[in-house]
Order: sequence, then C-alpha cells, then structure tokens
Amino acid sequence: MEKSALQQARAAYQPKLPQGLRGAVSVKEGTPTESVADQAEIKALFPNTYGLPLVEFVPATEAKEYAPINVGVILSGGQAPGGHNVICGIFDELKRQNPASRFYGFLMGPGGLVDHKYVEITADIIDEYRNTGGFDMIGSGRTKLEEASQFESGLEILRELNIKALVIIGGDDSNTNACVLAEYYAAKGAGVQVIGCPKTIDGDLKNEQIETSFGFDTACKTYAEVIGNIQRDANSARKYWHFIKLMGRSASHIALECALQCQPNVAIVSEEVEAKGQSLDDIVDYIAGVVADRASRGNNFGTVLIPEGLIEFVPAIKKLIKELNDLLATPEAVAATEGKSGEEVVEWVKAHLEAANCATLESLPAGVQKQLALDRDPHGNVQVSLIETEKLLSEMVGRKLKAMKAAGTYTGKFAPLHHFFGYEGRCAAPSNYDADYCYALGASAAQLIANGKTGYMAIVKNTTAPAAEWVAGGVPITMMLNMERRSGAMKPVIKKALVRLDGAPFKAFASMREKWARETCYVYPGPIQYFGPSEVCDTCTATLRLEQGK
Ligand code: FBP
Repeated sequence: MEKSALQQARAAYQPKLPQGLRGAVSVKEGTPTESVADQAEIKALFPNTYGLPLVEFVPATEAKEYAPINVGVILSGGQAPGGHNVICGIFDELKRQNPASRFYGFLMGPGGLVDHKYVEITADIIDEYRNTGGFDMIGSGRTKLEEASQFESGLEILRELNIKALVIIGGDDSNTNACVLAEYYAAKGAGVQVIGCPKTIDGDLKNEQIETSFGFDTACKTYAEVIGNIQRDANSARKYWHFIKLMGRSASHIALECALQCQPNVAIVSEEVEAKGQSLDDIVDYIAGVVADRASRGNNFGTVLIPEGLIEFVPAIKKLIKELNDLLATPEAVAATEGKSGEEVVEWVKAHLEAANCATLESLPAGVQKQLALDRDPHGNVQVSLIETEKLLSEMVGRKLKAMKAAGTYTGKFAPLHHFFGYEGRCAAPSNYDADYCYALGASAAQLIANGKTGYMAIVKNTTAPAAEWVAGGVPITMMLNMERRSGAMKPVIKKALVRLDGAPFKAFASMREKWARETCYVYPGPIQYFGPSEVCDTCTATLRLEQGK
C-alpha cells in the first residue's frame, strides 16, 4: 500500500499512556455501584453483572505473570477517528502480557460475529494501521446484537477459536448490547468476558464516568478547520451566506463545539429549539433577523451552523413525523399509495393527517413534503437524515427576506451557499488527543480482560491534563443504565447525553452569540497539527475544557 509522507511519519508516533498503564499494573477496586436510575428493575435484569465496583489501574511494584488468552474485537456503527488505535492498544498490551495470546477481529461489525467472519490480527496488520483514521482494518457495521440466537451463533465461533473475551467498540446502543451479551454469557457460564469501549463522533456517549467518546475531538477539529476556511472566504468575498449542516444524528454537540471553535454568526442548537418549543418559522425569523441586521451594517455575508438532527427536535415536526410513521405503515396507506406519483402520495397523506400536522407539512417546501411522504428506511420510518435542512432553512430565510424587502425592513443581498460536513471528518487521522485516548482505552480494555472483568466499559479520565496524568480503569456498564421506552417496550439502555442547556459549553456559547451574530468575530482554527508545540498539538475540545472548568 502506497503511503503519503504524513502517513509514514505518523506511523512512527508512539501514543502516550497514562502512568497507571505503563509497566506493571495493579487494580484498585471501588465499592459496589448502583445504576443511575431504576435500580430494582436493572438489578433484576442483570443479576450477574449488576453492582460491580468501579476499577482503576495504578502502577504496581511487581510484574505479574499472565496466562495466554485469545481475544476478539468488533467495531460497531459509524466510523470514528481512533478506532484503529484502540485495536493497537489492545494488541500491544495483550502481547506484552503474554506473546502467546491471540487476537481476532470480527469483520464488518457485529454481523461478523454472528456470521463467523473473522481475521486473526497479527503484528503485520497492526503496523499498517497505527495512528490511522478509518475502520478499514476489519470494517464496521450496524447489525444490532440483541437476539439470543445471535448470542448463541457468536458463542459457537468464540468456542471454536477458544476466545475468552470480546471487546465491542461502539456507541450507546452497542455498549448497551455489550452489557446484555455480558450478562447472557455470564448467566450461561459460557466463560466469555465482554468489554465495551466508548466510540462515536457524535459525542453523546458521556456521563459521570465517561469524559468523552473517542472520535469527537478529531471530527470536530476537522470540521472546524473547514468552517474556518469558509469563514475566511466569506470575509474575503463578502457576498455569500454559508449554511453549513454538521453531522450528529441526534445531539448537537458537534455543532456546538464547532461554534465554540469558530465563532460563526449563527449556530442552532437542537436541544434549545426543543426546550423553547420553537417552530421552524421561529428559527427562520431568527436567522433572517441576523441576516438583515448584518446587511444594515453593510455585511451581506455570514455563516450558519445547523445540527443534522435539528428537524426532529422541532416539536411540531416531531409530531408530524410520528403521525406520518404510523399513518404510512397502515395497510390502507400501502394500498392507496402504491404506484402513485410523489404529488399524489403527498395529496393522499394531507387528506389523512390531523389538521395541525397537515398545516405543518404544508408549511414546508414541496420537495421536503415529498421527501417526508416517500423516503422510508428499512423499518418504514421517515428518513429524516436525508432532509437537506441547510437548503430548507436557507430557502425559508430567502422567502422571509423577500417579504421583509417588500415591507421595507430589509435592503441587503442574500446569496446562500450550502455545505454538509459529516463523512469528511469521520475517518480523519486521529488527533494526538484521540490517538493517545484510544490507545489508552485499548490498553485499559486488555487490563480489564486480564483481571477477569466482564460487563465493563474501558474508561480514561482526567484527559484535560497531560496524558501521563490520565486515569485509566473500567466502569460497570450496568451503572450507566436506565429504563426507557424503545419500540413500544421498556428496555434497559445507556442514557444518551444531549447538549445540556445548563452546561458550561452551551452557556459559554449563549453568552457570546449576540456579539458573534452582529460583528465578525471569526476564529480560524486551521488544520489538526500532529507535530509541534504541545499547546497546538495536544489540546482537547472546548466542550471538554469547559465541562471540566479548565
Ligand atoms: P455512530 O453513532 O454509530 O457512531 O454514528 C454516528 C454517525 O456518524 C452520525 O453522526 C450520522 O448521523 C450517522 O452516523 C450516519 O450513519 P451512516 O454511517 O449509516 O451513514
């Protein structure tokens, strides 16, 4: 494989490990834990893995002997920078403990375990992927591991390969499923430990125990670089308004972090829209107000950041989507819409919706109405992520400004351009933060395995400090569970962390946004730096720094 000069130099980077994971390691165990809510129900559902203590790895005075062990690993869900370093961290620690240990990667996500598709991960493979972005070493997938038949099928191949521990690298759902799998194998006495690892660029898998999910740092820095470049362009040409949608299926952490890094003129935070019960028109009025105000100062340009999940947080649209999902699943709808044109389906839908939802649908541009009525995912749900919110908003702002012009309240020029940044950042070469964090997570996972733990997630804390002072350990996944309604039934799940409006990152943004809207206060973060002064190369996100009061 041909490699770029940066790839070659980066391959030689040695990720920094916390003191507690360098050399001989011993375990400090805390007291028994409780789940964050619904303790009785969760305890009943997880009799074998409930109440375990938090663990921390600390330097040991004497080296330990480790028996060889076979371990498997799975990458689950969307790509996030640093995944390969988690795998490298597990590999290096396993082999350091005992070179006879073997390591297997299940291919293309959890489906690889169920379908018995795997590869043995050897030193040659590992060396090709150190400090690289992407999940291409073994691939990823979105198969959900939730059925006993899948657990049993997985157990067959685990037994065949004599695998005694499995690491699942994924988001909140995948780690919830890791917990269920750990309990299932423990209840059965299968002799297979299951360890989770917190991944997702969305940044929504975090809580008291997990400071951040890996990949968030690099993805945000990558988007912030490009937003900064666009802002420089906007400030140079002074003729375009850039509407930039940013990935993040549900929570707005990415948009908020990019706003903190780049100081755009407008950034929408979905969680605030929901909390204030705002409509799409309210958002449009706000943006149009900023555009008009800047135009009155001669600034017919600007930037607007829009979180990918926005639409589902607008209460009226949330209601509309819910009714659409139910309505279009009925046999009557299936029969009435089959073979019909987009316009005909929209008309049929309008005739059958509640009046308020029909009015919401009619307030949207024709293209979006069609998208909502026609595009369904394999479960029959509206594919909200396909809606080009950046275009929808700019079109509505354009209409509003036209009306304002007619009323004499706006005299500027409005030329919008559109961008969507998502896939551009998910496989970027991990920043030093993510490279170190992921490698430490991998080494922690290997230590959890060596210490006989199951149903734990690897964690690394104190990451705003230099890496040597980071604190590695494990948290019992049951500690992070609560009961939530999913697909009509109450299920134990890890609580998704949305942007907190009382949190320091949002407050910092809210205290500055009026100034950023009125004036041009752009910051240009520039590209991620891998080599150079520590203050340029090793910083964490603004979100983490503010959350930790640093
Ligand atoms: P995970 O939650 O699995 O980490 O994925 C996050 C994400 O990148 C979202 O930001 C985005 O909405 C989604 O995946 C895109 O999914 P897909 O990769 O299937 O297009």
